[in-house]
This record gives sequence, C-alpha cells and structure tokens, in this order.
Amino acid sequence: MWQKIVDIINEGKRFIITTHLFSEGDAIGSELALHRFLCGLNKDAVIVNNEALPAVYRCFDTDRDVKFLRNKDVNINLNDFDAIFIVDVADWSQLGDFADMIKASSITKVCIDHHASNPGYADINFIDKDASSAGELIFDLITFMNGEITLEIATPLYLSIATDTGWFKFSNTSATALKACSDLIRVGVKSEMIYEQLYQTKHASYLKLLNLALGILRPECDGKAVWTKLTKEMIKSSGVPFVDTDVIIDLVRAVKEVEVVIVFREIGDRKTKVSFRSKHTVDVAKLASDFGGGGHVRAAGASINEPIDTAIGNVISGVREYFEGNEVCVSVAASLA
Ligand SMILES: [Mn+2]
Repeated sequence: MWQKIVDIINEGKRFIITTHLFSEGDAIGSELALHRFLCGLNKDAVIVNNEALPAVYRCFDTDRDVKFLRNKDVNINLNDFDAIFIVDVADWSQLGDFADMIKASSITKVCIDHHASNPGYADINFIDKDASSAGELIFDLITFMNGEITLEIATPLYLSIATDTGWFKFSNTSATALKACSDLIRVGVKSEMIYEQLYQTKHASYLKLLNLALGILRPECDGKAVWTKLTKEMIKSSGVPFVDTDVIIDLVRAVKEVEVVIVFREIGDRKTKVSFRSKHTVDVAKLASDFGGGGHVRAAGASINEPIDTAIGNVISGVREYFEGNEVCVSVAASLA
C-alpha cells in the first residue's frame, strides 16, 4: 500500500508538508517526523501550516522548521515542489485558506490519514482508520522504507501516538500503537518529559479558567451529555496564554453517568469551535459532521460560523435528537477480562 508514496519520495526532490488548523500533538508530531525523515534522505522538505504552532508544542520544533503561511517571509510557490504531504487531515475544510491554494496548483497531493470519515480527497491517499494516529502511519512508512528511526524522528512520533490515544487511555490504544511506542522508547524517547511538557507546564491562570468552565457545566439528556463553554471574556479574564480543552474534558468524563462531553469555544463573533468526546456508544464524528466537522467515533470537532450561543443551541438540539433516536448505553467496562 505504501509503494506509490515510496515512489513519490524516491523520485521527487522537493516536498511540502502540511496539516490541519488547530494543530495538536498528532498533527505536529507527524509532520515533524516526516520532515526529518525526508531531510535525512537528502530531500528538500518544508513544513507550511496555516497557523503558527500553539506555544506548548514549539519546543518540539527544535530547528524552527514549521513555517506559517501568513508570515510575510514565507513565499511559496506550490508548483516548485514535487508533492505535498497532507497529514492527519480528513477533509479540505480542515486546511483553511491553504486548501484553495493547494487545490489550484498542479502539485501532486498525497494524504496520509487515519480518520474514518476521510473520503480520499487527494491524488494519492493512504488512509487507515485502524491506525491510532497519523504518527503511527509515518512510523509504518519509515519502517516500510527501512529508514532509521533516530531520536529526532522518534520524539515527534511518540508525541503523535501518545496524544492521539489520550496517553494510552482511548480505544485506539492498539497493540500496533504500543509496539511502535516500545520501539520509540528503545531509541531514547523520554516519555515522562513529553508528558510534563504537555500537561504540567500550564500557567497558574489555567486553574482560573477551569474554575470558570466547571462552574457553568450544563447537563443534558439525564446527565448523559454535559457541556460547557469558554468565551473570549472567560479566557481574557482568567489570563491564560493557551487554551487546552483536554483537561476540562477529562475532568467531566470522570463522572460515571457521563457519555458525551462537549466544549464550546468562542473564536470570534461568528465563529465557534466545538469539541466532542464520548465514552462508549455515541458516534460523535456523526454529531460533528452534522455541523460541518468530523473526526473519530470517540473524539471529533467542528468549526461553526455562528455566535457561540447560537452554536450551542443548535448543537445541543442535535445532541437531544441523537439521544432520542439512538440507544445510548452508559456502561462501565462490562467485562474487563
Ligand atoms: Mn490524528
């Protein structure tokens, strides 16, 4: 399955790598690892993202390889490149303004992804919905090519797999993912340091924001769905430099009866970002896709061009309909053995 992509790598010289908006561990880890691998093969490769990296991930980009499309110094002509690798992206809409540029160019478009909702929008698509993460796929590609997994490649790959499996908590924590991580640690990855960097370096003001968000939690559907919101005002008044919704989601998900957690984040006057998570039965990728988003069965998201309260009203009625039309069982590990 990798052969077509291997041929593109072997026959080409200049490559671009990109990933989705609101990039996170898997997106950034897989593009950094692929970049380092291609450079190790003496290829010219550049990473160009729509947005600057979130601060918490900047330390992984040790050589400042991730370029920011809107930065004036970044002048790229896609037609100068042999191929663009689009990693961890299920749909063109997740690429923001960059999508139109890519679509308009004649560059060979290669997609490497693990979202089940991915329709195969590129010229060449490697989509494995059973992979834990895009990073696991990059690991597989490098292994297929008999490439060396150096520590510089292993660290971002570990970042990918660890974050997309919720640090080995979610149902995508497969034997393959753990085997890859075992190999990565053998190379020298410092798991505990990556964990600390991601989850234990927050500003004290983050607790203020958590307090605000937890203070307005709203249960729906007999408490099986719970949502909260982060408005610009809340973010500003708490003073957090970087908003991480994962901790809020994990805290709410700690409640036994909760099946679905939804966090609404106000991005602009008419722009709201929605994160959905579920535990056992609710297909949140389906819920997100009703609002133009997508993702995985247990973790999905959408960007809605509505003011936050309108978005909340619409999404919550969608959630109520889902609960009315589907059997939603909230079961705690029926059989562990
Ligand atoms: Mn991913």
